[in-house]
Amino acid sequence: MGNKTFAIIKPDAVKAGNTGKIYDRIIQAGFDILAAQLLRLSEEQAKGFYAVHHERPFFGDLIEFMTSGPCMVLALQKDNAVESWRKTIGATNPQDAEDNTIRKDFASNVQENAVHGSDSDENAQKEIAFFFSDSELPSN
Ligand code: IDP
Ligand code: MG
Repeated sequence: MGNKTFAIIKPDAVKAGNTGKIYDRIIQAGFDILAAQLLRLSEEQAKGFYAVHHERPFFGDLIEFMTSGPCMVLALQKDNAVESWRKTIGATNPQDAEDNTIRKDFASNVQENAVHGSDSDENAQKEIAFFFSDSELPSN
């Protein structure tokens, strides 16, 4: 089981001024922030990042949303990081998210759902590498 995961504080949450509150949740949940960057995704980056969803009906809207403003990309570390972060963020649709999860408290709807979390160790590695080079990550 890996100890790293990848997160995004999505454009809706950055725009709403919730970045600091979500950082608090990250720290409270016991994660170390290994790397973080505020950036605006290009259309190409967003399409590449979400390539697995390219045939879904919501893909176009998702790309438009994810490129609509700045977001914060983060590499996080904790034991069992992928599962722990998914639990901290809650279900994709905030209507289904448990109390005290980030999506329950900050998401607007199933698309504008405040945060991203990797769904497997393999994808966590790929997603971290999509945004951060080795020299930008602590070596231990
Ligand atoms: P996840 O972010 O919880 O892993 P995924 O199924 O991987 O959920 O979907 C990726 C992102 O696509 C979601 O976080 C959300 O922003 C968007 N999305 C997922 N399902 C829908 C939908 O049914 N309508 C609109 N947007 C969706
Ligand atoms: Mg996903």
